[in-house]
Amino acid sequence: MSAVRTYRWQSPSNIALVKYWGKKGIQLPANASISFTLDTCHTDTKLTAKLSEGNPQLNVHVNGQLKESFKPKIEQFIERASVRYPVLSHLDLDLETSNTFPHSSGIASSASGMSALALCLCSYLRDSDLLQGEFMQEASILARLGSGSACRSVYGDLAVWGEHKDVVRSSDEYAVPFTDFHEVFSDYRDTILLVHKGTKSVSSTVGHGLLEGHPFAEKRFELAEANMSSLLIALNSGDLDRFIEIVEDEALMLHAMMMTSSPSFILMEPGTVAIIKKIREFREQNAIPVAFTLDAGANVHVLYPAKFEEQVLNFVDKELVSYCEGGSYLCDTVGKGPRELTC
Ligand code: 2P0
Repeated sequence: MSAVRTYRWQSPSNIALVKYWGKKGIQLPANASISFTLDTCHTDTKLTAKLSEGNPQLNVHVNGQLKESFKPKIEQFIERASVRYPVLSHLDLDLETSNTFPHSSGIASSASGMSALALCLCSYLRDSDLLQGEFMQEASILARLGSGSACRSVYGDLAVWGEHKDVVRSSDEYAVPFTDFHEVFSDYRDTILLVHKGTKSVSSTVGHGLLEGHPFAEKRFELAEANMSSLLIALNSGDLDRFIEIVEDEALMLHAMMMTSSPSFILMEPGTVAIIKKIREFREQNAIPVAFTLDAGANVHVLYPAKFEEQVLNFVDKELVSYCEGGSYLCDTVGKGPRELTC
């Protein structure tokens, strides 16, 4: 009988500032991206693994309920990861996972979910003396194979994924922490306005594919490269005006790429646009450095320094909450990254 081992990791979601949109090869990014690692929005995953004595079995429980629908993506992930670590395709795996944010909230759970699973697998590999490199770097490589954006979640604060001339040791295969940032960003706030809670009309994987043959793709990759360079400088110096300009440009460009793909997608809802306009008005009238960014969906992430929390949350409650489904929003902040938990 082979040993049964159990591991448990909590891993956060992240929000991209320069967006990953378009890929090549096996889960390699078309351009470098950078994200804030979140704190409150995270996944808690417990993995029990043992060498299989027959056909490897996979069981997935989400919030205590057996979830057959989650299995194909995890099976594909294990298949990809077993190219690097063949043992992974010979394991019986029992997965119990839960998210702090509602699954149907429209917040992507793939970044936190896949990074939590990758970290559990790395713990198993570490204890089996099979890990081929530094723990977090291997976790980032495996997380990437599950979901591209997940590779950024293994580091706290800010993480860069994708080779970029201005980031030493940056790589397409894994994320690296970006530590050279001004202190204002260490506890930056992200208030997530849930404009539309349902599932998205285009999956991210389909969305990435739409960049192939897209008439503006090359220009987009060029601009992302330049936006990375400019944003790194703004993050370093604490230049909030420049930070806002680049982050909002990236959010709108992401959606512009979707709106001009074939087929095209409009993921913004009327409430998304109304919120964006109100944020810009509020910023001009009050000289408060608040910015918006968007994921591949209708929800709006409101980003601002911690010291303006009270004013911004008052503004959200007074002016923006009416655009949120059921008046819902989540309050998050830049976080310190994943944590291994006792089982
Ligand atoms: C990002 N997004 O940089 C971008 C911005 C959404 C908008 O990465 O196919 O779930 O699993 O690699 O990582 C969402 O795509 O896609 C995403 P896959 P993923 O965060």
